Amino acid sequence: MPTIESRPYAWPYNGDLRRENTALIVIDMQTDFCGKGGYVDHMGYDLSLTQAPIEPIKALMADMRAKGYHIIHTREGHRPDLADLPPNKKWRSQQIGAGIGDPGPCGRILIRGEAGWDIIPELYPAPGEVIIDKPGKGSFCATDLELILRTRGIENIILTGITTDVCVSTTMREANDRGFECVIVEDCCGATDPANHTAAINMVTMQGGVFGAVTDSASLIAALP
Ligand code: C5J
Repeated sequence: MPTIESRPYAWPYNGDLRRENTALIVIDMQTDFCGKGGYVDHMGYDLSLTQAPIEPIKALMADMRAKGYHIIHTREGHRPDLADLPPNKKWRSQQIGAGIGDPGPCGRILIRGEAGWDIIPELYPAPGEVIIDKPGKGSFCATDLELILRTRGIENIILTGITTDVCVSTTMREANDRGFECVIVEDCCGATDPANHTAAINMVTMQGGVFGAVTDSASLIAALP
C-alpha cells in the first residue's frame, strides 16, 4: 500500500493513494499575493516569503501532471461591482492601505479579470485543469469545489500555495471537516510572517493529525505512484 513519508503519520491513513482519487490543490498563486505591485506588496510585506514556494510547487506540479493526477487551482477575488465583497473585509483592507477594489499598478486590487488577480505565469494552469474562483479564504465557501471533488471521486487532497496561515489553512480545515484526507506540503506553502507559517504547519500535527498530515515536495515526488 503506497504511503508518503509525512508526520505525524504516513499519508494517506488507509494507503489508498491513486491518481484517480488524489488531487493537488494550488491555492492563490496570484500576482496579488506574491508579485510586485499586488495586494501583499501594497500591505508592505516581504514578497520573498510568498515567492518561496514557487519553485517547489513548479516541480511538484510537473511531476503530478506527468503522473496523471488531478490538478486544481484557486484564485481569491471579487466581482468588479464588489457585490460579493463583505463591507468589513473591504474596510479592513483599507486600514492597511490596500483597499480591495482600489486601483494599483496591477489593476484593481483582488478584482476578477485584473492582471494582479490572475495566477502567475510560472504556475499558470494547463488547459483543462480546474480553476476555482472564490470570494473568501476557504476554497469551499461559495464555490463548486466540493461538487467537483465528489464527482471525480477524489478522496485525498494535497495542499500547496499561499498563504499557509490564511487561505491554505482555512481550505485544509474545510476539507478535513468534509471527510477528505489532507496533507499539506511544507515547502510548497508560504506566509507573510515566517512564525505564522511554522505555527500553521505545527497545528496540523497535533492530536494525531488534527487536520491531516505534513510532508514536503521531495517526499511526494519520490513516493507518488
Ligand atoms: C490572504 C490568502 N492572505 N490567499 N489570502 O488574504 O491567503
